[in-house]
Amino acid sequence: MAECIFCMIANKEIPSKIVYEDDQIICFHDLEPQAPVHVLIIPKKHISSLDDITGEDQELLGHIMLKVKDIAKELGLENGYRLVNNCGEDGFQTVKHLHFHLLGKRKMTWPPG
Ligand code: DGP
Repeated sequence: MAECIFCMIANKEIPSKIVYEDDQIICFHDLEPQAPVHVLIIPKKHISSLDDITGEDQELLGHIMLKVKDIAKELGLENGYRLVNNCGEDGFQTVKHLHFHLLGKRKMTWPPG
């Protein structure tokens, strides 16, 4: 999708620090890390938000969820981690391409801000 920064990252039109990639997804370091480890896991297919997924995306979403623990292990998050999806305006989603934040290497707090 034109003008989408995460599509541009997925297409290697702009650089990112890639952690993992396959034919369906890409994982890269967040530009504004909120924890010592902070990466984003995104589908290569443009989906605007979690609110925009359909039944067609079931396998893709399952694939993302199954990769989380592999990526966490690769990043040394054996003590735990947090997976976050911000959806829509109230969810504070700033980039309109579905993404999951994987954060770790610090003790998280609750509730989130
Ligand atoms: P969210 O608020 O959930 O939409 O988070 C978007 C995240 O994307 C935010 O933590 C900063 C990150 N981000 C925005 N632009 C870029 C970029 O060009 N490169 C990378 N690596 N991260 C970006």
